[in-house]
Amino acid sequence: MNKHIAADIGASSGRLLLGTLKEGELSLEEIHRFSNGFKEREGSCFWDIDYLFEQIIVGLQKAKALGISECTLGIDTWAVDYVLLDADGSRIQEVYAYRDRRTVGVMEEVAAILSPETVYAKTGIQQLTFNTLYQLYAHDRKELAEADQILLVPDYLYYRLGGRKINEATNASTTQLLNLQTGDFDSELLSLLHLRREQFAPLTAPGESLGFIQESLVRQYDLPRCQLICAATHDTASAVLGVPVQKGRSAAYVSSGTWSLLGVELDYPINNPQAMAANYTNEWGAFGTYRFLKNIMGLWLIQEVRRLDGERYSFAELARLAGEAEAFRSLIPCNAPRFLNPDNMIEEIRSACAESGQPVPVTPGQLARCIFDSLAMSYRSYLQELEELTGTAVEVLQIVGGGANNALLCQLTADVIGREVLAGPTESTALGNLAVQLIHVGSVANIAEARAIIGNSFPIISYTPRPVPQLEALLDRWGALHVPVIH
Ligand code: ADP
Ligand code: LRH
Repeated sequence: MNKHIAADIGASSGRLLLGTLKEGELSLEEIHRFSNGFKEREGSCFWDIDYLFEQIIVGLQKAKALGISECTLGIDTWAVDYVLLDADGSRIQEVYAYRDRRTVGVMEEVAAILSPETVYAKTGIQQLTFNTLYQLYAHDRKELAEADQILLVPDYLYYRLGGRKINEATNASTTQLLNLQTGDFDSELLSLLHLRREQFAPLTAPGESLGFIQESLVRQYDLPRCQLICAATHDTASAVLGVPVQKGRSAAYVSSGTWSLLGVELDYPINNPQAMAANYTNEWGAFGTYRFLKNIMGLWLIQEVRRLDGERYSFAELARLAGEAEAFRSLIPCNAPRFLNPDNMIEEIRSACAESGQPVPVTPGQLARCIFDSLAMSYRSYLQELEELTGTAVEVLQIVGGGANNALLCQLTADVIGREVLAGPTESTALGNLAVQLIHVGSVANIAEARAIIGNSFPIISYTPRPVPQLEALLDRWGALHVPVIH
């Protein structure tokens, strides 16, 4: 088996990419790309999970049309969101999107029952209103009790294809229900939700074979014969697997897409009170690692501005317009809860600027500039915090994901953090997904080798820091705005 396909579905778009390893070089071919996004209905936010499944099928049909009759397939998606199944394996409800507002105030309700200190000591997971723990707490109790199985989104997509129910470990850790000590779901947290352990499947590690796509689907849709390999199904886990190693230099990463995930890979979790106070997370990685990182609001901000502006400009055009706009004219505290899912992002950004006595961004270029400047400033603050918490100085920041295409943001980041930024690969998530498949089939020995291959196979652009005029004054302005935690 030497054909490998990664189905990588982010909150804003999905793609099926074919990976080919030839003479030590990995190449990617895009087979299918589609848009994604949640829809709001009667005040609730849902994903169209059937559409996502259909898009995987369409992508596989395209692969077949390209002459691929046999392949392996790995799936990754965004984290935390779940699907309830009844005893017949049918979906009980629609799939809530994590920005749904039913969790507002739930974190505080749970904190009154079980202290956040206890939850953090057990799980090492940062407090985010949309962690599955809080989503499930807000879910209809009766419906939850009746659920035979609770799968996360990629688990469900694997189930639809292959018929096997799993809870993949990297993604399961984002539920905030896994216990770092026992390596399994925590019984106290489950009982808080009135859930039984059997409602979840045994944890599955990335790299395991999940059998083949069901024969009935292969015949019905004329698909290749696909062996399903359990990827690191949390997209951020895959993205970090796809980060090439910086030999001899201490590096941190930003996985830059809908979210910016800034952190480092560690062999151990850091769940001490300092890490808790700074709200850093310890998500489980593949191959015994932890991602010690921070969620930063990310390119969701520009995605929303672009959507509300009627998609008049592409992301590349918005970056160009931002480049023409005045630098550091107005800044927003990106991680403030008001930006998680406002009714109107453009108005929310404008209000935040007006309330803090800054010029109000009017044009798309000014709005984009405000977002990119603010993201770069956030990266600076959180990078400094990361260094303090890990006790390790970071020499270079590697930006991967769609945001690595944004040269303005990469350069701004280098300038503001005063360190080299390396941008790429833009498809690190699909590459990390493929790395697990290549290791499974034995084409690559381990993740270190996979990362070396990725580093040699894809262009990486270096951005050298340039001096920022009046940096001290800028830092003072930022310090007055910066809100460190999403609540
Ligand atoms: P996700 O996986 O969360 O859906 P991606 O990693 O696909 O996100 O990144 C999508 C983001 O990448 C877009 O929102 C956009 O801001 C950015 N992006 C993609 N291509 C470009 C480009 N050519 N120029 C500037 N930004 C880009
Ligand atoms: C990025 C991501 C992130 C999660 C969020 C829900 O796509 O998976 O790691 O925190 O979406």
